[in-house]
Amino acid sequence: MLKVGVIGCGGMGRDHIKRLVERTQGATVTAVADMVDQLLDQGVAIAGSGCKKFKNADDLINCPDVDAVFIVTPGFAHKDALLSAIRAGKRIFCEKPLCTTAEDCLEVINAEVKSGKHLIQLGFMRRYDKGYLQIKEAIKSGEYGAPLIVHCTHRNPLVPDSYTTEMAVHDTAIHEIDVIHWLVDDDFVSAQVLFPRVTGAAAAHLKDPQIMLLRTKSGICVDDEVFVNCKFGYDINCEVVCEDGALKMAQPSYPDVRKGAKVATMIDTDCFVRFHDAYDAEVQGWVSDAAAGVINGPTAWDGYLAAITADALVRAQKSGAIEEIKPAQEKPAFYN
Ligand code: ISE
Repeated sequence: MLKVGVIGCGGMGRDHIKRLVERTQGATVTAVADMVDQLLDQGVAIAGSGCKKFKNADDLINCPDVDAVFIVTPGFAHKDALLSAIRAGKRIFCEKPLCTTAEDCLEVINAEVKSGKHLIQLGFMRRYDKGYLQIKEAIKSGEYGAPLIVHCTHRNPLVPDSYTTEMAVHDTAIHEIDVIHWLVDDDFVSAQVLFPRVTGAAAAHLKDPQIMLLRTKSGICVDDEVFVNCKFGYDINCEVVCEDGALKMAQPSYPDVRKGAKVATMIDTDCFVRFHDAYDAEVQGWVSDAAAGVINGPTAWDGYLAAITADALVRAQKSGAIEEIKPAQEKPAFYN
């Protein structure tokens, strides 16, 4: 049994505790941590009364009853917890983003490489979604030729007033940034952002929707419509146009309902439902791989590549220009 400690008992943290307790084989939650008493108690209530509770992440990381840690705090707190868990030699599952700056990502990468152990898996759950996996397989088969264009939409029904124009990149498009890089197996080299007419449903400070454009080394062009106040649902689409065919991602299957001279089918309304099975699969994979001490999911290096791509998109939001994406260092052989 892998003894897991979960740092962060907010919405996502509690969702992961529930998943580990109820639907993951080979893991048990032995400790939880949160600075906020109320959240800590909610975490313990899901994990079970035998679980230890800590106000401080370091105390959880260094607890002998914890073999592996889940980092589900807000992004700005990831770096310290990551470095501390690497020092303790503990296996890590870290929710996206790895860190909030590319520089901090490199510090974490260098610490992991120096430790000589593959410890970090990053929570980019879309790589475990059945729809994306089917497209990945189709591209890999070679039957459709090389990918040329990728069309994506990332629509949320609504966001809180605290959501900013930059968060459309760091919080939302970050999923396409990672999953498309993985799908087409190519690195991004440039980024641009277009601002269409703003919806009346957005808060006054927020530019919504946005169209994010990315180009890869081999020339594949990606367009991502990010529309976070679309009102109608949590709607994720992806179509890869290849030399000899176009691959459109399947949607979750719900029945067509005929009523009142109309045919209707359901659209999910949040990421927890839309990616329920993908979250379960990524966490089960991380637990199952622990015995062999390997990381088969997204690595810290993937987190760094996502961070430099996101930074270029944020620069592009401000400059209106095409911004270059270039890693500050080569990929360490450790991650090959
Ligand atoms: C949120 O943090 C997520 O990760 C969701 O998947 C995304 O759709 C949403 O826009 C983000 O705010």
